[in-house]
Amino acid sequence: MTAVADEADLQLAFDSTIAHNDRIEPRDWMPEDYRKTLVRQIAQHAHSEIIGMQPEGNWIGRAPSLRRKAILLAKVQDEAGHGLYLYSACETLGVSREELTLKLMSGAQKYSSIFNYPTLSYADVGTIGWLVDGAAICNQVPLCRTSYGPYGRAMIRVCKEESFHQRQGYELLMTMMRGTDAQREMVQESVDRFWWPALMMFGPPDGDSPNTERSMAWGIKRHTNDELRQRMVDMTVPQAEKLGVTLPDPDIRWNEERQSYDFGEVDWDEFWAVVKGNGPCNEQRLAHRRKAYDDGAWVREAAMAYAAREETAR
Ligand code: BYC
Repeated sequence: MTAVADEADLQLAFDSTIAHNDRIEPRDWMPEDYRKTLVRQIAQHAHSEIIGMQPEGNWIGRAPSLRRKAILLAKVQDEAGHGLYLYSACETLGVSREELTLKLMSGAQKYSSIFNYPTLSYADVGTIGWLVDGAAICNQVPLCRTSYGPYGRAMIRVCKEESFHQRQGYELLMTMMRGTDAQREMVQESVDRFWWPALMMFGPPDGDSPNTERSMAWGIKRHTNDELRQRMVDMTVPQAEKLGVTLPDPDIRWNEERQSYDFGEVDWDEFWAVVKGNGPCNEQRLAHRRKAYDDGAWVREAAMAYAAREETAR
């Protein structure tokens, strides 16, 4: 009887915190489904950052100049850092990084669909910065106000770094657009490949998004998938015009009434195929991650042995 009453009080306190837009902190009581939803989303986000190092990492050894190489190295290292902040935020919910890593490698947890596409030219480094980090910013700036404290605080730093990533991508593409015809063609070809997958990053349309309603009621998500996708289109169309590239969608046009751009239909069959593991690079990405994990076993063993020795020396 008392336990039930206590639980009801705790639920009321939780609901009140959410209603006041205050933060839930790790030691606060929270409904089990809230905790599970956060673990799912934050883990998927962390895995995306770690797997997201691969497509760009592919070009570090072939960067066209020392300056471009230094920028790309810094960006890929930032992504490792984002993964670590996010795994740490997830650990405050009672799961270990090891557990999450094993779930990524077994396919039990997802990572963003976008990283299952290949990077075929150096222009892709610019396009990923412009469109993929651009989409990440649209999605993640509102997450700075998410209801779970450690996630929101991690997002503040991540977003600052994502802004730099987006600008370096845009600047790289702008430089190529001022170059030769061949360079301009490389940029256009790259944008043609990445535009639609970048729009898929926001997730399925609201009507097919089983998690949005509850995640919004809990203040985990602040906007729906379609709202953020629209924001991305509205932000990007003028940038594409300045850059001089054509977005591969004949249906893009300004809608005076909505004060927004209309755009065409995403190929949702392709999205679900990629999410289910059948994208062009799914197998390659996971195989690479598993190999890195195995190759790093000695580092983990040495760190554990060192920690144990320090403990006994105390
Ligand atoms: N890819 O009910 P929904 C980065 C899944 S990192 C794969 O709408 P939710 C960057 C979804 O998980 C980018 N799966 O879900 C890094 C769910 O399946 P489960 C990562 C997707 O969670 C390096 C099902 O579809 N950003 O930017 O309410 C270099 C139904 O979806 C995807 C984040 O993770 C997808 N695109 O909304 C450069 C941001 N979309 O889990 C850049 C944080 C959906 O029920 N995450 N699914 O089996 C979010 O904001 C939300 O989780 C999402 C999805 C908007 C992605």
